[in-house]
Amino acid sequence: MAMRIISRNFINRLPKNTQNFSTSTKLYAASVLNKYEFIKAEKAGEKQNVGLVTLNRPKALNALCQQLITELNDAMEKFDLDESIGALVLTGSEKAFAAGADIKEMASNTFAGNLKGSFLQNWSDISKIRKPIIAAVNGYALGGGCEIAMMCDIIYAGDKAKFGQPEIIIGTIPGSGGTQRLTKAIGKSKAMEMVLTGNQITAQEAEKFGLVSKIFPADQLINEAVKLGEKIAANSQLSVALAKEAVNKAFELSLQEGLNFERRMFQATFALDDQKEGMSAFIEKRPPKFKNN
Ligand code: DAK
Repeated sequence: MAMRIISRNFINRLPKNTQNFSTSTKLYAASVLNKYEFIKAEKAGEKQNVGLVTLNRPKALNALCQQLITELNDAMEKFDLDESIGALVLTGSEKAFAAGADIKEMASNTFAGNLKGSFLQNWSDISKIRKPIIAAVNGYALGGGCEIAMMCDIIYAGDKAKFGQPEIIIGTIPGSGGTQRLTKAIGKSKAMEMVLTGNQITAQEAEKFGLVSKIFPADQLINEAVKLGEKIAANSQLSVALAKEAVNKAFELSLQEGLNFERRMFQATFALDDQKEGMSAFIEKRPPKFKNN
């Protein structure tokens, strides 16, 4: 298992008999025991094939402190490696998905300290998860909260959700995709307005602008996101991972390079048992039984 930054607090919450273990062993032990302080991780859906991660730091409106990010990455990576899981849902509370990076934690940082790289270095790890992630956003998704939602693959929003990049109001600028992913999602003029003023947009505006794919009443949001996760999880995990990778290439490559990549991935699916099963099932008029091979 790769070594990751892990806070002393996180380690201290492990049972006494694990205190002498190495950091990576402790992280593994913590994740197995699900001893998270600022998130909850559980399996959801009828077949328990959706990984549901809930940000759970209510006193600070889910402000994303370093420990929360470390826990979040750990839970997401664990679900990514769990073969019983076909999709992930990331959510927060009804008041806040996340109100951004923890301003109190970073207020006294220095440029040199940031440059040395220890600060927020593992923020974008969530964008490396291979399984599809649905962000279920209720309440505030601000600053880093909006950026984390945009690192997910699909955003569903509760009807009272608010999205914003308010960093300009506190004398800084977005640092984890707010000037890039947001601009690609909603276009230059709207992104510029949000980033330069700190103005928030409503769920309804976010849907109209293409940031969000669907809106639901707040109390139905998680259920709907899990249902979507279940629908995705019914497909071959391998085809789903290739499809996610191919869509994401649209943001990185020229059209011709993207089309070439897509064609190669399409051709590669014919090496999978799941492609044979999917097409046989269609011809035999029965539902497919994918084995993720
Ligand atoms: N950080 C720390 N604490 C926060 C917080 C935050 N972002 N947001 C809220 N809280 C805390 C409040 O301080 C308050 O705590 P107490 O005073 O009770 O101890 C509690 O949560 C409740 O907040 P309010 O009393 O303010 O609640 P309201 O309902 O009145 O207002 C609000 C809700 C969300 C409008 C307001 O709390 C607010 O404006 N929050 C700050 C939003 C914000 O500016 N977010 C952007 C932060 S900067 C990077 C990666 C990421 C980032 C940068 C770099 N790299 C990888 C390099 C990200 C940067 C950011 O996100």
